[in-house]
Amino acid sequence: MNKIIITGVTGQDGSLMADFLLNNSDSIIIAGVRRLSVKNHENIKHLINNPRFKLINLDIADSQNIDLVIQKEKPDYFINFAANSFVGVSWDMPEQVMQANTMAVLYQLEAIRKHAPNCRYYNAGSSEEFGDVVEVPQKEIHPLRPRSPYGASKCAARHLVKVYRESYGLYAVQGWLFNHEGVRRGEEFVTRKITKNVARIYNEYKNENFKPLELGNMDSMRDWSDAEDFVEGVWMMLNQEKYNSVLKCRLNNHKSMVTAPIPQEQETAWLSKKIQEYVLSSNETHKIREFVEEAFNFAGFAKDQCKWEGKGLEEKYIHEDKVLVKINPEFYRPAEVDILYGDSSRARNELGWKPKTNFLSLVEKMVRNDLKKD
Ligand code: GDR
Repeated sequence: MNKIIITGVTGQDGSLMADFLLNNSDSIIIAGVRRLSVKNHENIKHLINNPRFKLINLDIADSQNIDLVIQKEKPDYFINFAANSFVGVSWDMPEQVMQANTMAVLYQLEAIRKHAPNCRYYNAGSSEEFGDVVEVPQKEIHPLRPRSPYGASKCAARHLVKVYRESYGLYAVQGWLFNHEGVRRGEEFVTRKITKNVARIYNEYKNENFKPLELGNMDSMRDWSDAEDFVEGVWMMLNQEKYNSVLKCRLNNHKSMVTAPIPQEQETAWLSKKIQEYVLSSNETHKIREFVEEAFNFAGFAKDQCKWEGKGLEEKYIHEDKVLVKINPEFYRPAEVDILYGDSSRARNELGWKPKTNFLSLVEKMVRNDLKKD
């Protein structure tokens, strides 16, 4: 029975990871949450009474706290989904972003090195690391060219993960996850902002004074997937010798060449030299405006009865002379990643990872969920 620490468990990815592991393994989940006077446990409230789900106070910004928790629990896996994950705000608080997304990773790696060197470690990496892209689509060999403090913080964390893997033989990986969404997505991210507002506008449409949805750059392109598909991919990255038959075979050959059983430290060190970091993506890209059109379409504002009018900051999305969407320059970023378009063929071929939900089903699922709630 594995002991797995998940940080960021109140967020979309952390809570989905906990669901996935509780449903597909007999692991004990130690869910690290930041102590807050007002709890934000909406995404994990269904897990609170599960005997294999244990909440602990954990502050990723506190190196002493991380050290104590890893020393005490000696986990088999440590999955770090805690981060400041909102790119847009990272220009306003770059120092906090570096603390949460980079220094925290260093604290975790140090504590694992000292107290639990066989613990397998995952840090949430991002397609934002590719930034100002030089190749389309982007795969693992694409250079790191971040465009935001957020992107820079994830690149720095990636280098730390690599250094600890290569220097100390830790099984430590950071995947490149392209945008991943769903019904637990935070409301400041563009997809959920759109679907929440589509549901609001659907309900307020008869009212002459309803407020349009306000967005920033409508022409940037993103590769969106369902976050539920990604947590499975992360688990595959953490268990590559089980999912990658070539690696499994090589490990078995390696073991058969020695007479005595290999100590776990040696097996981890052997694996650390062979494991890969993978891109997870849908392998499609869409403009923000396409997400807008499809989301309104699923709520009954048919695409062929809506139109875009005007240019630049004056552009509007209109249905029956009513403005559904307008531009607010406040939501533009100081620097933009214009196109993210992943190529996850390596994860598909080597690990057998395959997403189940496509772009349109994802938009539909999110819109239907928000229509039900609103
Ligand atoms: P992103 O996601 O920055 O790609 O990072 P986000 O949904 O915030 O933005 C996507 C694109 O939409 C444009 N945009 C707007 N974005 C927001 N949030 N609000 C708006 O009103 C708006 N209007 C237009 C943005 O400019 C951008 O081009 C996400 C996060 O989950 C990261 O943590 C993760 O690493 C990456 O995806 C992969």
